[in-house]
Amino acid sequence: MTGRQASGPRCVALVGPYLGGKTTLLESLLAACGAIPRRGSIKDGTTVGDSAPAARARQMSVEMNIAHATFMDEAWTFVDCPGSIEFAHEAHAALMVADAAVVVTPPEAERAAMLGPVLKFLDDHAIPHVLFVNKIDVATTRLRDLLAAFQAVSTRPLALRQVPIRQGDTITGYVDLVSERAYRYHPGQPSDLIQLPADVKAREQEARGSLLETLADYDDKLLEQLLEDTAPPADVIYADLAKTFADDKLVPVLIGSAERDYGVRRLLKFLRHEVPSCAATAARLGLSPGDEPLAQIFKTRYVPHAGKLSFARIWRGAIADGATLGDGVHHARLASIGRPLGAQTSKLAKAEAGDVVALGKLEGLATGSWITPAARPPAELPAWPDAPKPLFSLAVNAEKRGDDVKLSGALHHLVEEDPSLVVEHDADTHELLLWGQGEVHVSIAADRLRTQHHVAVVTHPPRVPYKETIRKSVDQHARHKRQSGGHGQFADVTIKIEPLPRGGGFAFEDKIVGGAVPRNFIPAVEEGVRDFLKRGPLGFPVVDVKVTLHDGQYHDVDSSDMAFKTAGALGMREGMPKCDPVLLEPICKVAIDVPQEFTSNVQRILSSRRGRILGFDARAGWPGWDEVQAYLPQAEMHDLIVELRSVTMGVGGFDWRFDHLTEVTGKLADKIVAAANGDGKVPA
Ligand SMILES: Nc1nc2c(ncn2[C@@H]2O[C@H](COP(=O)(O)OP(=O)(O)O)[C@@H](O)[C@H]2O)c(=O)[nH]1
Ligand SMILES: [Mg+2]
Repeated sequence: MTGRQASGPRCVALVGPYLGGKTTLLESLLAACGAIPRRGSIKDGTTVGDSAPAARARQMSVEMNIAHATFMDEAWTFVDCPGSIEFAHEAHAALMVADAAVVVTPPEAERAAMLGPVLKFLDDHAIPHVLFVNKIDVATTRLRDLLAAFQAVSTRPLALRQVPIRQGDTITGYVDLVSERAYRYHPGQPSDLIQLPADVKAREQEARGSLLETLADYDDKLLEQLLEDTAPPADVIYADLAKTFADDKLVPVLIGSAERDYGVRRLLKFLRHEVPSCAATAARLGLSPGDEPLAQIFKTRYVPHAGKLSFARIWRGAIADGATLGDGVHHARLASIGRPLGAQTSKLAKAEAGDVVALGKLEGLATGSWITPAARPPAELPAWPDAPKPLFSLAVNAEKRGDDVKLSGALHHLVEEDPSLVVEHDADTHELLLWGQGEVHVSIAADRLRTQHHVAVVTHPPRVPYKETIRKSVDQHARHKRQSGGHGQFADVTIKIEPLPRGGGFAFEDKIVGGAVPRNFIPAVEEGVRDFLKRGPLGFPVVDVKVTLHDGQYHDVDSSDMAFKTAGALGMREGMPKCDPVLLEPICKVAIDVPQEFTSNVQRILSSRRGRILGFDARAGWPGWDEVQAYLPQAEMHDLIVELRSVTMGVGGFDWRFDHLTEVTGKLADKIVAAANGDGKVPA
């Protein structure tokens, strides 16, 4: 290609479903660039990416892997993102600072749905992306059928840029549809140029024709040339391809095998020619041009020795080691600049526009912050994506009581490193809950508490905040009287206990006339009643009850706040069991989102979990997806996401909120009450 200017450092994120081969592709890209002497493997645990113990143990990316490389004298940062939807927030963070993305997919039409969520994010943010159909060495589905399946989950048209050359069932090379050159693959080595095989020619022509036709939708002049049957010049085609890619109008499709280094140099050359510069991306984000330094933190990590590292993209200007950087609120002096290659970093004296670097010890500055040496960042900067609503939780306890402070510090770091984790003190159950996107996500976070922060913790499923109420009224008299040595205790009350409508909470009314209970003792009666309500006859907090104090007696010497408080509680203890107590369970309103093909599975899951389906609709903004609304008992929600993911290829999700309490009776209620009281017996 002619007239191309060398670009500054660019950044590309590798995204796509779990097991598509992203981490393997990173390894292959780094080897092709000479950033590593030889490639490692996932199985042997020797890749640049996934060096964390949790990732090695599971052979699965649980965090982004960031690596610098140089290809044909140009600087690149590749960010390999975890593919599991449970880590989607991490992938989104990388995409927010990338000039383009490579969507790595396995060659399986039946798993195309797994691409939906990431393609949606890319299109919503107009991030240029190329589809890399990986594992072409073991592909069994025809490329044409693959493309149709992938097209069904992409809102942008796909544009095939290569056709495979086959020998029998095996793909042995490809023809590039623009240059019309044919290449033969060699495992672990660059491909070599070969004569275009005669039997591929017809298919190549057809595929090239449809590529040009697609391009002509965006270039009238090209359309004219095609209609007049004049061959369009290669530079026009390249320019159109680069433009439609950069504008997220077309999604180019390349093929290859990360494991065997097939098509990886072709991918690098594609990136070299078509990925927009950092300045172009900054313009896409709405940043004004200039030299005023501006960077953005997209990942925070705590590492042994170095402490806090903030991974940042430099959008404008240059930042030197030792500079003071801030977000307008917090400021910190930069302790180091490092160029990342997986877990390693090499020291730099300064970083320039386009670079992705690890900034040392930026205390107080969080992921998503715009940072600058100026007093404050410019106004009107694009917003960072919100963390997704948490879907799964475990209750966490320090094994040793003395570790509580250490645990809360460690949790604080965890959330800083991964803002899609949430720590909550449950006001009802008094448990410390660690929330995340799924079982793997939360379990890995709990493992980190043990391995990285050295806090021994135990985890268990969270308790359901059951409540209880009553169904009948009673008038209860209670007298507290004690004579012990000098001064006795005396208080006498009559209270009416009655149910309130659902959601009524608690009400206390004072209907004392004629000073039967002196004014100053009445709050003590209420206090005694409230104390009792913390644990009703079934063993749960009591709600939706009204207590009216309407009569009583007192003694000039022996009555006291303490005595009236005790009498209030006593009245409740004796009266409540007569009021037909009943268990209440929390019901949530859920909206479950899945590709349409899985909607019937969702209905099945909901009915097996005592859910009540309210209806379903097409999911707004998600072509091909449904949203099923239902009421679901909170007790059935703990592992809902686990089952939902298992029947939706991992892509299903839901939104939820507490909606109301409802009565539970019969065997189920007996079981819950017995379990909560630990003795297998319903308390009297
Ligand atoms: N046959 C074949 N296997 C591959 C290829 N790329 C990756 N794999 C294997 O697929 C598995 C998942 O790869 P990985 O890179 O961890 O996928 P990721 O989850 O997308 O990062 C590993 O066992 C790889 O060795 C490929 O091109 N061909
Ligand atoms: Mg991976």
